[in-house]
Parts: sequence; C-alpha cells; structure tokens
Amino acid sequence: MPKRSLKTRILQLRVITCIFFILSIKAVLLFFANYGVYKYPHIPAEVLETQLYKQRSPKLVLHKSKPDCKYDEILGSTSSLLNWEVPRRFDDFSAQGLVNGSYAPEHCNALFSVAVVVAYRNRQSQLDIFLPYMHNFLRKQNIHYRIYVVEQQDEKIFNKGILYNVGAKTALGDQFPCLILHDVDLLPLDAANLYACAASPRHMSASIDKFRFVLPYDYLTGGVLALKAQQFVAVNGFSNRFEGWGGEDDDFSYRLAAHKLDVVRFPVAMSRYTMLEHPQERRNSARLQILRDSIRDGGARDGLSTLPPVHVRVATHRLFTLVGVRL
Ligand code: NGS
Repeated sequence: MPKRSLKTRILQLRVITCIFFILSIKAVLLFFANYGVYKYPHIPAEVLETQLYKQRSPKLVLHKSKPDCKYDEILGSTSSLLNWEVPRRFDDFSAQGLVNGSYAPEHCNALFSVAVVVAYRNRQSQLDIFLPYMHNFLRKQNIHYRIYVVEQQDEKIFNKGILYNVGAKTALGDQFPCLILHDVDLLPLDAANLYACAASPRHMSASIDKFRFVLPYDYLTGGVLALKAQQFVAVNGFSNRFEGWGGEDDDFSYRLAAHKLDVVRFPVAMSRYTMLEHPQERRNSARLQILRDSIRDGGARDGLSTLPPVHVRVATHRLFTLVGVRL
C-alpha cells in the first residue's frame, strides 16, 4: 500500500475536521430550532396601552384632588435587571405603604386593580425573596394591587388547581377585576412589564432564563398568567383533578381556547423572568390521562363550580394576605 504523504494526511484531517465542525453546528442549530418558539406573536409595543383592561376595584378609595395615574413611562421603560443581579437578600426592605399585602399609589388614582394570586407550599426560602422583590417591583408601577399567598396547609398531594380556585374566589370576594396567577419562583426582570390584565388573557412569563429566554411551546399559560376575573369564572376556573406536578395549566389553556379566548403576550423585552432554583417536583404520572379525559368531556365541567369542600382560613399579614387551605 502506498504511503500517504504528510500533505495528504493533513488535508484529509482538515476535511474530517470541517465535516465534524459543520455537523456540530447543524446539531446545535437543530437543537435550538426544535426547542421552543423564538419569535412568538405579541401585541406591538406601540399599541400595548390601548389593549389593557383599565378597571379598578370598587373598593379602591379615590381622591378627587389627585390625577389619574399615568402608565406610558412604565410601558416605555428600558430598565431591566440581568438575572444574576436579582437580590437574594433584602436587609433594607421597607414595607412603606403596604397593608395586608395591598398597595395603592398615593400621588395619583390607579387605573388598575390587580390581585396577584400565588399557589404555595413549603417554599419558604423562595417566598422570602418573592415578597420583598415583588413589592419593590410593583410599588413602582402606579397600580393598586394585593398579594394573596394561597397555602396548602395539609400533607395531601399538592393541588395547584384547587389553590388557584380558592385564591380567585377570595380575590373575587374583594372585588378585584383582574387576577394574576403567579408562580412563587418567578421574578420579573423588565420594569416595562406592567402588572395589568389585557382584553384577552395575557401570558406574562413568555421569556424565562431557565428556558434560555425561549417560549417552550405556544399554548403554554403556566408561570404567570393575567386574566379578567370574569374570564376566570367564564371558563369555570381550574380543574380540581390534577394532583402533583404538571398538566393543570395545559388544561386551563384548553379551557381558554374552548371559550375562544385567545392568549396574548407582550414583546420579549418586556416579558423576561428569572426562575429561582428548586428541585423538580414529583411529576403526576396520571396527568396526561386526566388531561385527555378533561378535554374529552368538554373540559370545564369540573372546576370552580365543583370545588370540593375545603377548609379555608384567611389571615392578614403586612406583606401578604394568607389564604390557608386544607383539602
Ligand atoms: C409541561 C407541563 C406543564 C408545565 C410545563 C413547563 O410539560 O404543566 O411543562 O414546566 N405539562 C404537562 O406535564 C402535561 S416547567 O418546566 O416550567 O416546570 O407547566
């Protein structure tokens, strides 16, 4: 066999290296292309304000001498935090203006009243970051809001759907026209991400660092979702059947679609979140079956209207209203 010259060997090596390099690039591109929606459709930034649902709670005390609050500067803000800049300690936190987890601006009359509803259990270290961070963030937004922490206070399997139904009922009792269903591990990074409902349900956490700031799939409504209280009631709230992790939000997306309620989003630069780290919860192995059954029998028969008998105890704290639930 003829001996290959050094030149041929180097050339061959180069060809192999090039092929390897091209294939690697292709694999990386395919990975990114197949995993998530990079450019999701969103409300154009210029018309955002016209799409918002301006509605206050009748309980909000208005001051005739004060003007209505303005939102154009907030919506136009380009100020953002990078995920590693998010504080993990709040040694100098001030609770100024907060009563029972609620706040309304003093210098103007808010045009939005918003209930932030957090389904919660056993994540104290996250709550310790979430509450001060969110109050610091929301107090700059000129909105009237209240944070409800809906805690499952028993040893049964976690049921987020029931907690959201109970939380929504409590917020409805307080006459909040807009609900924001919020995971405790998600923190908004963009000052322009106004915590307000839109005419259509609004998926707010479209761009999360854990998912490389890519929307994992277009019908995802989990994480942070804003919708009118009347829309929540119209779709009969969440299913009560999902126990453990997963599926209840996809079922809710189906309910919205079945009621022809299209989900809207804000542009990426206003929808970024960081996710606080935590171990993955145990997945509910029955979730896909429950989802299929729920969709098969028309979806929304089970929900807010069929909430099982649960013990609910509401207690007020300075930074939040606690809605304790025992299944
Ligand atoms: C889907 C789950 C959703 C969940 C989403 C993102 O697979 O409940 O992942 O989860 N659907 C089912 O399991 C049917 S996340 O990675 O944010 O924890 O919200």
